Amino acid sequence: MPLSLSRRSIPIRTAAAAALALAGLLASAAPAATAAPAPVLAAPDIPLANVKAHLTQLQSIATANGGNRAHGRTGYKASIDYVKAKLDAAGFTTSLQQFTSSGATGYNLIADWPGGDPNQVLMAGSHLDSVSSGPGINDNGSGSAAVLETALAVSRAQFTPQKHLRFGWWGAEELGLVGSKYYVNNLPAAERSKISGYLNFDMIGSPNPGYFVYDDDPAIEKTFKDYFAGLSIPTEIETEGDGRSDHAPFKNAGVPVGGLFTGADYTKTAAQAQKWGGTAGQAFDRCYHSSCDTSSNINDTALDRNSDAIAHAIWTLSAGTTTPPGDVYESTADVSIPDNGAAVTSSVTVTGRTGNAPGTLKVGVDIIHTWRGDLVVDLLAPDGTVYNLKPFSSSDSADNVQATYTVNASSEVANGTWKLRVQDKAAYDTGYINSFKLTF
Ligand code: DTR
Ligand code: CA
Ligand code: ZN
Ligand code: ZN
Repeated sequence: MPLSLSRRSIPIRTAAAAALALAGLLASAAPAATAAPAPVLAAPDIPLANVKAHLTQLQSIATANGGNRAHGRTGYKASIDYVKAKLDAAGFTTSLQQFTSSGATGYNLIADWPGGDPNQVLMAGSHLDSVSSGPGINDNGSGSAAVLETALAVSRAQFTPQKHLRFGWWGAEELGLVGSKYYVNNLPAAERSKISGYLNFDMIGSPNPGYFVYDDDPAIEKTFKDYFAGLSIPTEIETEGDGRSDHAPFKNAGVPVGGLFTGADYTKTAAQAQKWGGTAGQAFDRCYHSSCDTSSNINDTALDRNSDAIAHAIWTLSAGTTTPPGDVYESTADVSIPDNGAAVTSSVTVTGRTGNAPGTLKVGVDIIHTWRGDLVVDLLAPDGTVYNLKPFSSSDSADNVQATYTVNASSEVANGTWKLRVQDKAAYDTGYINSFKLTF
């Protein structure tokens, strides 16, 4: 990731500050190495406005088609056509899968993002149909729009994850998971076994929201729970969802599943209102399966948070591995770092590996240097891509940079010469690179 340090004129330290630094050095024991926060590349923010714009379109479609987007009705096919057009324009390989239910033709929309390991497929999906009594904006325009916008974010980023990404919009869920069952049942077993996980999003913008995480595959569950924990948002396990949405056919076929849910016709308790806000004693979605499930039946905060959580899960869970962990490449050559001068590098050459580097490339850094805040430390991939490991800090007076960073290098070819680049950007303190290590 290119680093552009905004160069403020960094004042030569005053004598008082130097004395303070010296006092600090004398007072402190040799500082223990404290790893800087790992700079794992994060998923992009999913713009709420974009998700809401899809919901506005789905509302318009329902309004123009008898007030709903139900299976077998014109509003459903119009919804499918809207989503497919967006994905085609964004470079996805799309396909419509037809089936018949209750005497009417139904459609699943499948969208593959070109690239990635075809033997490791990460899927995300949501049902696009509504009930016949209303436009189904929360149930399930919310999930459909969020998954669509995440797919479009993949395209905008030209994301190239280790795994192959596939997205699905299911028909006739409201008739009994008909579309997703049809998809899973018609997928050859060999193809089914390549799906490393299926993420389901059905009602993720409820007006009186709860934050529920499916309690199915532990790794998927942890990915979502850690995400919300990072935002200090408490979550609960979604227990009554088993069999209640489109993850069920995947789970029954042995595919690891997970997902998010903000609640339907169940009532929010006082304890839940205490932790999430909203109204106790009221349903999470009072318009569940009703004509009032319109564009106004959405909690924007919940929709935004869950949309971002979906992107986080896609970016995180699609970073597979190409090579058994533990392959280490190290340089222990000492490289002197000129005080307030030009950058220097330490290099390792990687050969004999297949494919790209992992999404969790470990970068071991050992730099002996007083006042480490002077230093900017970067990892340079073989093609020159820059991943900043440690920025300049005028206040970090501790010594030495001895840490292991985790970098999502899944878009980088593994083989080639990788460099640790270090530059001292302030006067007075000096040091050297002691060692540089990559662990795949
Ligand atoms: N079956 C969904 C709504 C629903 C009810 N409980 C859960 C639990 C987890 C996901 C979804 C749901 C529908 O009406 O579309
Ligand atoms: Ca967002
Ligand atoms: Zn429903
Ligand atoms: Zn639903």
